[in-house]
Amino acid sequence: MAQHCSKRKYNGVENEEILENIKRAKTDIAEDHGKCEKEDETNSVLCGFQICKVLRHSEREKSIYVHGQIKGQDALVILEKNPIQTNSVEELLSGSKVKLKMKNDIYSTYQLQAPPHLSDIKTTVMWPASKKNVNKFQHQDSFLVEETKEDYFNITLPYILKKRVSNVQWVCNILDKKAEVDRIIYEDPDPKLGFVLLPDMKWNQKNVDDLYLIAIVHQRNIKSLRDLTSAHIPLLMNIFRKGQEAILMRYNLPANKLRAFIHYQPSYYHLHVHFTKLDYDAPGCGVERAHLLANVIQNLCADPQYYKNWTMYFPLRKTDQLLNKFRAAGRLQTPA
Ligand code: M7G
Repeated sequence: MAQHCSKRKYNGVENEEILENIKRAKTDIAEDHGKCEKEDETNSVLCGFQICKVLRHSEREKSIYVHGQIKGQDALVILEKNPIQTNSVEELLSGSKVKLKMKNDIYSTYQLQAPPHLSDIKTTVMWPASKKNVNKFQHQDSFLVEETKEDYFNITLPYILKKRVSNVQWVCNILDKKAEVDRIIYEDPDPKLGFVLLPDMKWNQKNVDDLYLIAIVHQRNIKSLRDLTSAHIPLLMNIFRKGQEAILMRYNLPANKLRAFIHYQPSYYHLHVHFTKLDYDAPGCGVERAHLLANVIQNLCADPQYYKNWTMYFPLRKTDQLLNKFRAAGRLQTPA
């Protein structure tokens, strides 16, 4: 997609300020690390990051999503401050450099400069990033789409088949043990009923309060909820039961503290189940997109063709290619 990067493209003064801060931070890091003289590939990749645009910036979530370029190809970098762990409070208070900012009566505020191991930032890099990757993180209007059985065959399925191969490479890497091997929490290797359970890319694994795992099925021909029939109930039950057991063993969280769900539409068309902690308001767990695994199983028990026949509703963002396909087919009334 090769969008040209230029300083003048920043959207607004606020973004410019943010970008300046990032640049300053990058320079500090580079100095600390000997100007990128690292064997580690990731470090050198990050040092070569040329900022194009801040896509999203959240004070509340303490995160920033930046679109840029690395070696002339589009890249996305997500920086997220890690939540403060209860067991690090003592060390934070005793082991940080402290600067008084304000004092008034019983109130005072300080700037703590935490020891390096307590001030790390979770950094996710997508490179080379597709147009879809970039769009996904840009704030955009969403529209609720109604997809009948016919719409699925005429609009959605051709779209999925076209994009699927390149889109699920990371999934194949996990199943083929070419990536994230040491992160696997549990695996059932059965080719029909089996799956791999591992931490979702979104989770930094520092705290079970925001636990987020994904179970990726070994079968490679199930694209989404739409492909499921009652023949898949044993597979779904297996993921449900063994996923819960593995999470109990590893994280001491019982089944009634978990939310297991499937997205429709997913971003990646290879069946996977999301497991999050129930109390965690995880991104993407809204009713318009998340289908509880327990309900999916029940629906298939009641009607073996439930997901083949029923009309599905889901949100799509303004620049989503699938939304354009629905619009082109006259199945959506939105401002152009
Ligand atoms: P989804 O329902 O297809 O769409 O979920 P969503 O991304 O809009 O939620 C795919 C899930 O896989 C998401 O929760 C992603 O964070 C996660 N994920 C995506 N990638 C590319 C990776 C990856 O490379 N490794 C891991 N462990 N998780 C990933």
